[in-house]
Amino acid sequence: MQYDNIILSSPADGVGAVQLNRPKVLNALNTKTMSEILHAMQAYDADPNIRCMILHGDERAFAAGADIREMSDATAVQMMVRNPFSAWEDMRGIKKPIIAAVSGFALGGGCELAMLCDMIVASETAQFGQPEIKLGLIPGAGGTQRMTKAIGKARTMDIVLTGRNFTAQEAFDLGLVSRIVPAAEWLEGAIKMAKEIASMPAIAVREGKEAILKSFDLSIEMGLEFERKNFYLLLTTDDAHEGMKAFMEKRMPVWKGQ
Ligand code: DAK
Repeated sequence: MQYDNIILSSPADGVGAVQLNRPKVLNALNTKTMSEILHAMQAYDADPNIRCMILHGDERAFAAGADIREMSDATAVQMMVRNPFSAWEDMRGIKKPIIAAVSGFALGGGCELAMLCDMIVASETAQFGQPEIKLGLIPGAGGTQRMTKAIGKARTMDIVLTGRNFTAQEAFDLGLVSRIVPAAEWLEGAIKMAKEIASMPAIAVREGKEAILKSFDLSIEMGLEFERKNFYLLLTTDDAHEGMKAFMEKRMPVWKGQ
């Protein structure tokens, strides 16, 4: 696939990065950009050399939302039939962990895209928000659902119904952001985290991600059962044998990803 709106790189061993590259419109997310992100991530997901992904923008913006120009032309029925948003849903199928490295604006669909990732590493100067209310809309890709599950009803109501921006510190305090890093290290901070994850046994990382995400869909009883079964499954991997053996032999484990 020819990519026009994203740039791919591998900033560290086992780490695949996708950079949003529409700086003139603050990385606004049009349909083509979302398809390119999904296509690139599915390729990373299938690539055994990649064990963790990073999605990032530039210093000024992670993404200032869905592309308002593109959205403003379409009728509701056209949208429903064309389903230009299918890539958002399909991103949920990515099995490897994804870190959003956020500097600058993460607004509307940009904030939702960051929340769709598994972790957010934010520059101390990053700004988050769901300003759709100011356009006469509401969030359409998880702003009312994923955010409520992550930070609760009271704060989500405040954020969605006022459309105000909130800081990286507030996002961190609310539990939306995993790590805050100095502004100058916004990307390096995410790469550091990705390297840590990429150095872990790959099947356990994958199962850990899946089990955590299941907690959003399952009752506590079913979730605990899912976790337990996957724990037993991991006991059959070479890496689990190696990890426990290495602990007892007081040496560093050597992971095979099997
Ligand atoms: N779309 C298109 N262009 C955008 C944009 C956006 N979201 N955000 C910024 N731009 C463009 C501006 O139009 C401007 O272009 P020119 O005028 O130079 O041609 C350029 O980026 C630079 O922006 P500004 O001149 O405005 O820069 P400032 O520093 O003054 O302001 C700002 C930065 C981020 C505060 C401002 O640009 C802004 O308020 N942007 C809009 C933020 C916003 O309202 N975002 C929410 C959009 S609605 C769904 C999935 C997702 C969604 C819906 C459904 N489904 C799965 C169903 C998502 C909806 C949204 O995100």
